Amino acid sequence: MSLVISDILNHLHINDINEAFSTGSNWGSSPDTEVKDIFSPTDGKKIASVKFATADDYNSVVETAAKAFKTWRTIPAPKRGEIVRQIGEQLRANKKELGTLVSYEMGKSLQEGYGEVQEMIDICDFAVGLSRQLYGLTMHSERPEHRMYEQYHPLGIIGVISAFNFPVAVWAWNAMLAWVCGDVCIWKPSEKTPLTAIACQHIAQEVFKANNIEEGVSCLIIGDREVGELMANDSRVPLVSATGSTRMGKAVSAAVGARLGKSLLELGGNNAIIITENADLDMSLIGAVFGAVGTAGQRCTSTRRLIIHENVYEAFKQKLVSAYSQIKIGDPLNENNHMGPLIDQDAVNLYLDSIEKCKAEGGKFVVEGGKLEGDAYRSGCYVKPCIAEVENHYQIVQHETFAPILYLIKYKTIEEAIELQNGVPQGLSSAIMTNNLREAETFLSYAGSDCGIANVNIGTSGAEIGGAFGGEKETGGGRESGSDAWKVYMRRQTNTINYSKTLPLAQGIKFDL
Ligand code: UN1
Repeated sequence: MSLVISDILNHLHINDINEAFSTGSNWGSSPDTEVKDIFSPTDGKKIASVKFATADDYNSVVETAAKAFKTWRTIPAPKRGEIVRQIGEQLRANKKELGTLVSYEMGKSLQEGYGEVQEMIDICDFAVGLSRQLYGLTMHSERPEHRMYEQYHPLGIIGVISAFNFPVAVWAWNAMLAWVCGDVCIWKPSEKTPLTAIACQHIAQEVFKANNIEEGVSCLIIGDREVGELMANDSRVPLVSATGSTRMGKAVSAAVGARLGKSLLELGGNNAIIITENADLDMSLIGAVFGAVGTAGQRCTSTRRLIIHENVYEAFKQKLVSAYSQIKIGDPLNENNHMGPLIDQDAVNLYLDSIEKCKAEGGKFVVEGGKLEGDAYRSGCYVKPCIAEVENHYQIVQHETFAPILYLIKYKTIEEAIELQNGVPQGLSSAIMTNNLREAETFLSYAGSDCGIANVNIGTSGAEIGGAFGGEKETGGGRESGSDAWKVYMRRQTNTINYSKTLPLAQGIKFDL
């Protein structure tokens, strides 16, 4: 086991990772239990051997969670918020270790690893406040001496399926809100990044234990696709929140929909920045490069397309080419590096394949890509960020490739730019760079961006937790994190109370006996 990992596990007082996350005493004891080795994309070293769940393990976790829900929902929301506050404190205290673990296990830069832990801390703070604001409305009844209002009750077990690229923050968006709402969570993290999940589960479990809360409010289940399928088909799980590819989301949505459950989907993006002739080009450059290269292009909010006005196209292209020549790629734990590896060999192959497809369709690379070789890149997961001039309609451009490939597209009018921006199947994040009010407001209007997120003079990635996060079309329509996203974790009940001495019917209907 690598030194980074053993130090961090010691710091978090985790002696046995397979003990640290188990909920239900029989976890991993079946002869069918598979133990899988996990490797870091950073240096290719094995970082852990993790027990994968069987269907029996899954069932025992659901039973433990269902039992815990009965008690958890009786605790007043602000008291639940207090427990979430303590979890936030623990995340603060362990930010350095957790951020390092995220960076080492997933491969994002250390800065971004810390940023991800900060995102968890922020959502804890948000959830604490929310625990006193689970408001419903009151309405005026049409009948005399009647009162009408609505209230929100917890749903039950929330299944959280998260992706490797934000191995912990997206769980926190869901879990912290679900907990203050009175729900319990079963988290199925990506099987590519189980260790950060185990560390977070351990932290949460310790806090629940210290508050004498019975086991099962926070559950973690490490497993492959079958576990996700069990969850999606399980009517004991009223809401499944899933982050990942559009293909995965369609399967989850179909299974959950078939049993009329609820799903919250946060799927692929194909995000563009429109760079107008009225843009501050230096500012645009930072937004574009961070958006395309940050997390090695593996955010669902990563900038994949730049739609650039013809009058500034050449100048901006030159700036980009020169900025890309300065990008340092290597060990993400070394803070001098801007970009770490892709998650695994499969991701590298997809990246290489996409470059080939782009060339075959006529794409012209102005910064060439390729796999990096040599001792510093021995994991085999490091690649060069690249830039290609393309047409928006190319099949490869219409597709989300989770890698640092940036496409350049030229435009003449703002209407054309918006049409190009919207002309993909996905609808997550979008941005315009301009100092012109008309351009900015057109982009934000009903005739503008069709995405869930539309920014002015900010790139497409790096959303704050306070807003609702998610997108339209093939992005799945879900909203997580801030604003009123909490409502999806609760069931709404409308209550009408008659305190008169008669029973008048609504709509003036007469019914006398
Ligand atoms: C994701 O890639 O699934 O807006 C989430 C961002 C981050 C979250 C990304 N706050 O880029």
